[in-house]
Order: sequence, then structure tokens, then C-alpha cells
Amino acid sequence: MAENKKVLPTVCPLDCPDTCGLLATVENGRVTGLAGDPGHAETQGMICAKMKRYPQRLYGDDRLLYPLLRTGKKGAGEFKRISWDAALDLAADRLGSICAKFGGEAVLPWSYAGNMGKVQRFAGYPFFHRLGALRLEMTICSATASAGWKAHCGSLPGTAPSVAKESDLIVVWATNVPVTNLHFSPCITAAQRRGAKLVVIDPCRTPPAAGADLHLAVRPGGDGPLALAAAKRLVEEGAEDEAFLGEHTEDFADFCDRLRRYREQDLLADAGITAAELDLFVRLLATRKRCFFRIGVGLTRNGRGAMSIRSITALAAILGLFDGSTGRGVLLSSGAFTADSEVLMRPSLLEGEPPKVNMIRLGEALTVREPKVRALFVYNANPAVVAPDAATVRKGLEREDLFTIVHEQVMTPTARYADLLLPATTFLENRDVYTAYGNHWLQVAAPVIDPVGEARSNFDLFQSLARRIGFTDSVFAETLEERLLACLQTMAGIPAGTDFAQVLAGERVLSERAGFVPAAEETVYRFRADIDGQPPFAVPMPGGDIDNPDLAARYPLVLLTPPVAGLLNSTFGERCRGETGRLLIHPQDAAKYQIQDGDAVTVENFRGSVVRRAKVGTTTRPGVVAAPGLYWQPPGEDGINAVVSGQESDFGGGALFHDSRVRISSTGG
Ligand SMILES: Nc1nc2c(c(=O)[nH]1)N[C@H]1C(S)=C(S)[C@@H](COP(=O)(O)OP(=O)(O)OC[C@H]3O[C@@H](n4cnc5c(=O)[nH]c(N)nc54)[C@H](O)[C@@H]3O)O[C@H]1N2
Ligand SMILES: Nc1nc2c(c(=O)[nH]1)N[C@H]1C(S)=C(S)[C@@H](COP(=O)(O)OP(=O)(O)OC[C@H]3O[C@@H](n4cnc5c(=O)[nH]c(N)nc54)[C@H](O)[C@@H]3O)O[C@H]1N2
Ligand code: SF4
Ligand SMILES: [Mo]
Repeated sequence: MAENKKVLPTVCPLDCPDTCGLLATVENGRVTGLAGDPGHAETQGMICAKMKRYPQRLYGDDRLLYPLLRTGKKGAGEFKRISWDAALDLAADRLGSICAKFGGEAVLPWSYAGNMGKVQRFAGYPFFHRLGALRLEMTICSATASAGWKAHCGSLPGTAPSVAKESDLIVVWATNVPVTNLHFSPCITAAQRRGAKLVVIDPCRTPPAAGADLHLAVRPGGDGPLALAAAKRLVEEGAEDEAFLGEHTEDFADFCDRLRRYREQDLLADAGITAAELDLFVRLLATRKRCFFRIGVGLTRNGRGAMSIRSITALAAILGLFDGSTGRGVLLSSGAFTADSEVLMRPSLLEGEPPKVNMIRLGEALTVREPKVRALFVYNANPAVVAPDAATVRKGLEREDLFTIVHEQVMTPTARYADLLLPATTFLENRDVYTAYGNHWLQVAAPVIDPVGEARSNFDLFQSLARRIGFTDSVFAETLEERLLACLQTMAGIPAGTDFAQVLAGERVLSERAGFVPAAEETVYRFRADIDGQPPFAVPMPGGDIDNPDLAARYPLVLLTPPVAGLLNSTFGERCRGETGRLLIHPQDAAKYQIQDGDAVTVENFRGSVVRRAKVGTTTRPGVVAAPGLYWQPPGEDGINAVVSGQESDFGGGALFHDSRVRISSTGG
């Protein structure tokens, strides 16, 4: 190999459960290739197509290289180049004067998961805590799911995905595996080679659903009643795992009392499943004890999402799937490692308790909140595309009296609204520690190249901005290496005796939670959860917009908005410019609304409207349409989230991405 060509290890930073180990080829200081690292035990050298092409994004025309100051109308995307010095002065001056005049409450930071590295992701928190800014509740993704899980499972980790290879039955509950969890596919295939059966529970006939032994095309939001119906049958048949229930659970008898009260036919009608389908499901569950549930967050993005998780975990407990034995398990999120929030976010810098803002209510926060938000600081996120109630978000971003700072890698729809636009490094230019939520591995990565242009990492940006504004607290003088080491030293889940020098040098760590087996008499599942405002047991309950008869009369179709393979949330949107995305419609609905395959279709409700291209087929069930992919809308328009509610789920404050009602009409070919 030529001396100027190196292959260097790194980690995928994207918000994907797999967190692949990667190898970057670097020639003359430029990344020329990105491939999977075959040495990673779980991801084994396989990576998705979207990441292979990352070098094009790194050096592409959309990459932001210098600080920019707005010159045109808000949203027009017209800027002039300024120096970092001038940019930091301006940011410090505007944030400082807004805080002095209106208080910290006038400043809203909005960030999420563009970069999942622990240090970089949370790098803004110490700064905003010290500033006294509004506190952002990070609810947009997993808040509903984790609230449902914690209610009964507490801090129980998820089962390692490789356990499923030894299973005789895999239930994929609401996740399109090859799209959103690629590395679970080999686990399914390995199990199938041994004769395992696959059940997929999804309103959509996704490719894994089409290839499954049993596809339960549940009604959106119908997972809770389905799980309760299966639980009721299993208990009636005496097929529950008595040993596990006796030793490791609490309040099972009370739960059974409730189950007896429900009528199976009501549960099935609510689930949208026939008795014959339930028979098949229950037979598989009762006879195949080595059973693995892979649960996706897709089923939690509706008005009873947390209750669905509560019901599914109750079913899993009845089957004893939390006992840690061969081929048995439940994986929602691995919960492999827990970082110390004080090290990364410094809540101790807070004076008093600044009000919280639920991040999914961004539109409301920018348009009707009193006292007014006067400065918005977006980093690690693309709210103009990903946040619900997008039309209101756009109105907020258009406000002339809002000072918006965006720290970004590329010219996203949000970046176009910035007053001050700052260039961000990518993971290839950063050092950080990455923990996976779909497996149990951790890895530290070093930069493989120098920053492109004048890009700065989140950490460098917030450290320099803090000093510029005059904060003298020691945390703002910390080096990245110091924070990284402190993060590792306080990270729960790292096995005792781990050599941190090796970890800092890139050696992977398997969480001590990976092989979780409950100790004798240890309670791991509580059927009863005493939480304010929540029913104590998993119960059938009404849903959100999906089950609202008034809305159903006006907006007859339920809309789901799941991910596509080519995008990671809205990341890589620059590759699909001009693409509106598809609307999947069942032939019966297409006929009813006179829509031909390929037509431009207006999808609308009282919140907003968006145009998509029709794809007529049997992927969705009648009455359900799906709009996969968070494509970037053209300037001045809204994306699919224009029709998505900004309300909160049943519990946990999460978003309702699969709980909208819409009507559709063809706007021609
Ligand atoms: N390629 C790619 N990969 C990704 C992402 C991406 O955008 N693109 N996003 C990443 C992120 S941030 C996350 S959080 C995960 C999300 O990934 P998942 O956990 O897989 O969740 P979703 O993609 O929202 O939904 C998955 C499936 O749930 C189905 N579904 C919708 N409503 C219901 C319901 O009520 N019941 C049931 N049973 N099924 C339902 C949808 O039809 C869809 O097929 O994926 C990650 N991976
Ligand atoms: N309709 C609908 N909406 C959804 C979803 C859905 O399924 N349907 N999924 C939701 C889910 S699960 C999630 S997690 C959210 C995700 O929402 P976001 O976290 O906003 O995710 P992305 O769209 O990937 O945007 C991340 C942005 O961060 C930038 N970025 C990456 N790394 C860095 C960095 O180091 N520093 C800075 N400053 N910027 C960086 C990227 O360029 C990218 O533009 O979207 C949600 N929105
Ligand atoms: S997006 Fe997911 S599958 Fe693709 S490289 Fe990253 S971690 Fe792996
Ligand atoms: Mo997410």
C-alpha cells in the first residue's frame, strides 16, 4: 500500500440501531472509500448502501465550508461568508443581549441525533444550562417506547440480537428490518436455517412481512389489543411460563383478573385481526418456546403507543422471554450503556429551573409561546423536515424577530432559515465514543481526516462560544480528551477492569448487560405499574386521530410515515432533491379516489397539505396509506410532517408520526 494511503477504523454516527464498525480509506488526506469493518462482531463488515456513498456527502456541493450570514429573505438561502471570529462575536452578542433583556427563557436550543457520538451529541447542553435557556425535552424518537418499557421492566436491558439466531420463533413487531435494522436480517436468516418461523406484525406488507410465515396486518395502533388477546388465550390454555412468572414477576394474578374481563372478539376487532389469525399466532407462541421479540418504535408513534409496549411486554413476560435462556429474548432498545448526564450535559450549571419545551411542539413554541422565543439555536437536527406540525414550524422559522443560529454540515431546509449558519464537521473529522442501541457494543473513534473547509465540531463550537460570551466555569476549558475519558470512566455497562487506554485507542467494548440473566428470585417484570395518570395494568384503550370518528368522517384514510432505505431520517436529503416521495395506496382506495399509479396526489388535512406520487399496490391495507421517507421539501413548502399532529402520545410525550388522518385527491399525472 502506498504510504499516503491508509485504512483507518471509525464508527457510523447515524441514528440507526446498528452503529456499524467502519473502515475509511484515506488517500493524501482525503477519504476515498468507506466500508464495513469485518472485525466488528455484530455488524461484520456489512454496511448499508447510503453510508458507502458518504465520501460524496463529505466533499459534495451542499457541504457547508464557512460561517455564513444571511443576506436575503428568511428561508431564501442567500448568505455571505464571514470569519469564525465575526460569527462567534455575533452569536455571543445576540444571545447575550437577548438573555440580558428578556431572560434565558427567550432562547430555545433544538437538537437531536444527527450525530450519535456521546460527547458531540450533548456538547451544547453545558452551554445552554449555564445560559439559563429553555430546556428541551428530547421526545421525538423513543420517549413513548421507553416510557412504556420502563413502566414494567424498569432498567432491564434489551436482549442481544444474536440470541435470536438460536430462536425457533422470531416475532418482528413493527420494524422494517432491511430498512431500519439491517443487521438483524442475518439473525433471522440463521434462525430460519435451523427451522425457525417468522411472524411480522405490521399494517404494511413490507418485504419481511411478505416473506414471513405469518403476517399479521394489524390495524395501526392495534398492537395493544392484539397482545392482550394473545395473552388471554395463552393464560386460558395454561401455556404461560409458570416458573418465570413465579420467580421473576409481581402481580401476575391481578393482571389475569383483568384479562378475564375482556372479550376476545372486542380485542380482535380493535386489533383488526381475525380469530383464525390469532389461532395461528397463539399456536406458534405456545409451541415454540425459544422465542424472540424484536420490537420497533414504529408501533409507538400513535396515541396509544406506550400502552402498546406495555401490552407487548406483558405478553413477553407471560411467555417468560426475559429469563435469559437460549434463543429467548426481547429487544426494543439494548440499553447497553448509560452515560453520566452530569459529565456530558452539566445540569448542575442550572440556576433554578428554566421551563421545559417538548421538542415535538417546536411550532407552538415559536409561534404562540409567551414569553416569546427570540433566539433559536439548531444543531445536530433538521427540524424544518423532521418536526411534526411542519406548517407551524415554518411560520415560526419565518418570523423576522427570531434570531436563528444553525450549525450544520449541509444546506438543509432548516439551514436556509438561519440568520447565522455555522459549518459542522462530520464524524470522519471528529473524535468520540459511540454506543449502539440495537446491539451491546461501544467504540471510540478518532478523526480520519482534518476538518473540511472551516467546519468545527459541536464540542469546539460550544467551548469557544462559551468562552466568547464570558463563561469562566472550568467545564468550558475542558479538552475533548478530558470529557471523553470522564464519559468512559462514568459510563454504566462497561465491565469492571476494562483498560480505558485500550478503549481510547479504539478497542471495542461489549456491555456487561449483553448476556443478562436474572438472578434467583430477582423481579424483572412488574405487571402493575403505579404511575400518575396511567392505568396500573396494560389495558385496551382508545387511540388518537386514528380512532376519532369525527376526523374519520372528514379524513377517511390513516397515514403512516415510515423511513426509506436511502435516507436516515432527513439525512442524505440532498441526494434526492426534487423527489416528492411516494404515497402507497391500496387498489381499493385508488379506485375509490380515482387515483392512477404515478399520479401526483395531494395529501391533506386540517393541519396542512403535501404532494406525493401515487404507488398503487397491496403494501398497505385498505383505509391506510403510507408516505415513506423524510424528503426535503422545496423552499417555502412543507414536507410530509405538514399533516402530522404536534400532539403528544399517551405517555412519555412522544410524537405521533403514524397517527394522522388525511384525505387524498389526484392532481394529475
Ligand atoms: N434507512 C433508515 N434507517 C433508519 C431510519 C431511517 O430514517 N432510514 N431511522 C432510524 C431511526 S431514528 C429510528 S427511530 C428507527 C425507526 O425504525 P423502526 O423502529 O423500524 O420504526 P418505524 O420505521 O417508525 O416503523 C417501522 C414499521 O412500523 C410500522 N407501523 C406503523 N404503525 C404501526 C402500528 O401501529 N403497529 C405496527 N405493528 N406497526 C406499525 C410501519 O409500517 C413500519 O413498517 O430506524 C432507524 N433506522
Ligand atoms: N414523519 C416522520 N417524521 C419523523 C420520523 C418519522 O418516522 N416520520 N422519525 C423521527 C425520528 S425517529 C427521529 S430520531 C427524528 C430525527 O430528527 P433529526 O435528529 O433532526 O435527524 P436528521 O433528519 O437525520 O437530521 C440531522 C441533521 O444533523 C446534521 N448533523 C449530523 N451530524 C452533525 C454534527 O456533528 N453537528 C451538527 N451541528 N449537525 C450534524 C445532519 O447533517 C442532519 O441534517 O425525526 C423524526 N421525524
Ligand atoms: S446507517 Fe446503520 S446500517 Fe448504515 S452504516 Fe450506519 S449503522 Fe450501519
Ligand atoms: Mo429515531
